[in-house]
Amino acid sequence: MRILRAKEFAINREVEYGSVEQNKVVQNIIQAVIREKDKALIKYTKQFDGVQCANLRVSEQELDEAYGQVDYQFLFALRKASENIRDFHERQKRNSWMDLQEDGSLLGQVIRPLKRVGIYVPGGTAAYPSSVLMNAIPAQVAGVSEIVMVTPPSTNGEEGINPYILAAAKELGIQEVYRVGGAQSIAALAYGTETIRPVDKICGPGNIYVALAKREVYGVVDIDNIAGPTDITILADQSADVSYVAADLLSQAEHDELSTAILVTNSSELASQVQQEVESQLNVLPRKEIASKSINENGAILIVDHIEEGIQVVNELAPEHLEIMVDDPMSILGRIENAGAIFLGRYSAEPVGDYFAGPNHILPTNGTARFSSPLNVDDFFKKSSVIYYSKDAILQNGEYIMQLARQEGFEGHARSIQIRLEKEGE
Ligand code: HSO
Ligand code: ZN
Repeated sequence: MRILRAKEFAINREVEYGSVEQNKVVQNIIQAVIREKDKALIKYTKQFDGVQCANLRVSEQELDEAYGQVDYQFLFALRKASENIRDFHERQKRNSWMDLQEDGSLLGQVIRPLKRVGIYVPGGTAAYPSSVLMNAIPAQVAGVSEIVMVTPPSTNGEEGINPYILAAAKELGIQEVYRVGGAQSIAALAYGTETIRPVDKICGPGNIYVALAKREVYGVVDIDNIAGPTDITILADQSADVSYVAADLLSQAEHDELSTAILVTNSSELASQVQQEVESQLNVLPRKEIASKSINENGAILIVDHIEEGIQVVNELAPEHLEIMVDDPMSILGRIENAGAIFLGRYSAEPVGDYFAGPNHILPTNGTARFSSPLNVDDFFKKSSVIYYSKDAILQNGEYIMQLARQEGFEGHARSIQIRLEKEGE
């Protein structure tokens, strides 16, 4: 892991927009699903997953069997995590409101849940039961009544799906699950097929084809943020525990070769200790190959003159996950402007947030914490504005409205007001 001065570090924000080729492939798949519906889903599942699907829909029996198949310690932990995630997201709920004005008018906002939401769960090694919880629970808390899950069948030629994913779905009461993945599943959720009814919003991470398909159908349906590779920044001073810092950097580096793990510190002693410790922990990490690629190619230890400069660097990085391991972490919190999730102090290891504490682990990546937020209950609400104007209000303000309308050349707008002023003003 390289050590350099923060000033010498260039932030890399290359977003994956996919190649022209990949975009073409995705557009063709979407068009085929619009035309041929289920037939296209079955064709692509055979082509990409090597599975001849008899039933796109996962049966209730399969869900039950998966639940019975996974160990009870896992289910117990999953349930504990679900409770924490639900409690946290309950705090985010908002109520509709209506304000009475002095002239007797009422202005307000009606907040309603989306009706039907689709969650994409990747297949293979990127299938995380924890992400099923993080996507579905905020939707449930918002009151979304229909939650649908799509996930590709396993690639061994069988129809089966990772039982841990199905168990997580079952635990949350999700009954509508389809064994279809890739761009074709996104098209199905957006446009509908004979088997899959269209949804209002599609959430969840996937590979580049899934990401491009989500971009492509945005507007027909809503989508969540497009997730890039995960990243972590740790701001630490001499008081930090070297082995904790190294372990936490590696915890995100092991996700993906493209993950970024950065330590920002004012202590060159800590810097070289962490550099060594990362090497020795890497040697005994099962996902050593992925983690060492990530750590050595994207990771860095950045030296700053003082913690103030460190805070500035953190704000520029706008990390997805920020750990603060300095003497008094609370004193810094107020100056952090850009970060998806902030972990304070020596006990708040990043995986506490990935799995368990309650806040969402679907966070803004690739510096997008500058302008966006963790997945939250608001993402599953829509709002309608409510206007109830009183007679007094229209009489008092009608002139202003007509003024604005006529300036825009809209005489029809002006007359819809005028007709009232004439009738009511008598
Ligand atoms: N760190 C990932 C979430 C995750 N980690 C899922 C393990 N499983 C992005 O926040
Ligand atoms: Zn993680």
